[in-house]
Amino acid sequence: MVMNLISLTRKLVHQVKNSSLNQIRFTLENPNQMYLLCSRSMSVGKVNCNSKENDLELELASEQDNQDIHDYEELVHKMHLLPDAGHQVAILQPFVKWGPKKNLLTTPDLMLEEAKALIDSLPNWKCVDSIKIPVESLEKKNVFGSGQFEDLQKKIVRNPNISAVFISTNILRGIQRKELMMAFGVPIFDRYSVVLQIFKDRARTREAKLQVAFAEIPYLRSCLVGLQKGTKSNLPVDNTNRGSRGGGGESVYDSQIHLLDRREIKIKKELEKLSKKRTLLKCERKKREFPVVAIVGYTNCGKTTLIKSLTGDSKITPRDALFATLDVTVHGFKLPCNLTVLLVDTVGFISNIPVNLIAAFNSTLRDAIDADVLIHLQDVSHPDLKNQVATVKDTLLQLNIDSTKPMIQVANKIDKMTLEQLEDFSDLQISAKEGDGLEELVESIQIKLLEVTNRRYLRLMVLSGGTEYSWLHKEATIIKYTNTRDPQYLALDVLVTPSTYGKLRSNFPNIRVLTAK
Ligand SMILES: Nc1nc2c(ncn2[C@@H]2O[C@H](COP(=O)(O)OP(=O)(O)OP(=O)(O)O)[C@@H](O)[C@H]2O)c(=O)[nH]1
Ligand SMILES: [Mg+2]
Repeated sequence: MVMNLISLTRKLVHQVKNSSLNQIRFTLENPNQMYLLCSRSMSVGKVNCNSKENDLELELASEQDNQDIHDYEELVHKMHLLPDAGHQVAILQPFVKWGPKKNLLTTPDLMLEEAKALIDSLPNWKCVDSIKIPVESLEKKNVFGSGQFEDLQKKIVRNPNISAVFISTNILRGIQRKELMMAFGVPIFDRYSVVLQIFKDRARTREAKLQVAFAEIPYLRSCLVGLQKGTKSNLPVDNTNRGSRGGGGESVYDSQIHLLDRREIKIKKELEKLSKKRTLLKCERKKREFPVVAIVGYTNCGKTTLIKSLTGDSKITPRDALFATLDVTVHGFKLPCNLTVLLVDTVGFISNIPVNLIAAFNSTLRDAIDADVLIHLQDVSHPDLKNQVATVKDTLLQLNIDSTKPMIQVANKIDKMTLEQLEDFSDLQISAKEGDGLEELVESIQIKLLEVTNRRYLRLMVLSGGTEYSWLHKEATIIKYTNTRDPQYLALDVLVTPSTYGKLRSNFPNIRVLTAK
């Protein structure tokens, strides 16, 4: 079967390559075959499928696209100044000493610790020095006060082991980046660009990769513009006409900006296509009325571990790393009442990065936004808990998630806490890793879901093997069967959605209802 698919894929690709078109549509009979075919042919071309029409669309990139992809990769590498051997990073952790911009929920030490964890998350990157620096605001042209700045400059320039500086702040303005880069003589990263590198490293699916690229383009554009305003020879922007590809005297800077514009349009189109496919799948899911529970929370709080513990899926592999999960994934799970729900694992949130980087995962996060119930999972053993909880609430708000959406607050990692420490938490307490408290959590999910989806509980008397029996089997969630005194009849405990209840009443007006809630 697999071999057949591989040879079929090769044949299709060959056909496309040898045609003058760069796009061909095929109709396949078996949708499963189509999906397998898709995953196997990703490397040779772009394959889209329309699950409704069983259409397969195979598209090879045009020469212009291929050239753009190549130039874009080169530009990204140049802009981020990423050596293959990684970076030896000096972390500068600014913190506002006082005033309204001071973050009262965290401490400079905790901020620095997270900055180090971010750097450690990148393969081949390591922290070689770290300094906390009190500042009045983060708005200055070179971020720091003048005395501080000179000291830092000496320290960094004199240390040959430092190959990059990470200013652990939200996002630097182009002009700040330029100033710091020229003073320190090494590439400068902010939280946005570091998290972007982590996302690029972690993205596995085509959609995640496209979403990261889409978030990267405005960032690259602002860096190019910032660097353009005062270019020096060691910076990656060249304003001459040498090597210009655009023709007609277009400067390298202009052609780089045009390249970004073209990539942005292309990626946006591809994302829109994928988003349409996702909507189709969602409609299918809605039709079957599977309720959805999404788990959200700060990165590394244990979301994936919880899904693994609930579903027992051995293929899920949680990792002790920031942003281990980048692709929103969906997992089926049966509640004690036999109702199948879909559990959605989501990308973790983090403080102090522009929310648009998380929002880049908008179409995938939609699954979470549209969920019937949200679980806000919290690592209560983490010293920065308050800041993490506030960040998650703020991020949900910025992602326009309806504040009235039913949400269950869950305290995780209680195995790392003493009983006295746990007295402060009134929420549901669990250890996703050890399995403590999971029964209570499942119970709460069930109660909440039945409530928000307006499902009704019914006890019905039906003829064993009769038409009502088979109909209910297909349309309702059967909780249990009980034998009755009459061996021909069964008592069925079922859950029905409001629409199924309506159909039941009209299809079987004489059905015996023993209990209805
Ligand atoms: N001790 C303890 N460790 C846990 C618990 N739950 C998760 N962990 C650990 O925490 C780390 C992160 O777990 P994940 O499940 O990957 O966390 P996540 O929220 O999915 O992280 P991201 O996908 O990066 O946002 C892993 O090392 C887990 O083993 C728990 O209840 N107790
Ligand atoms: Mg995860």
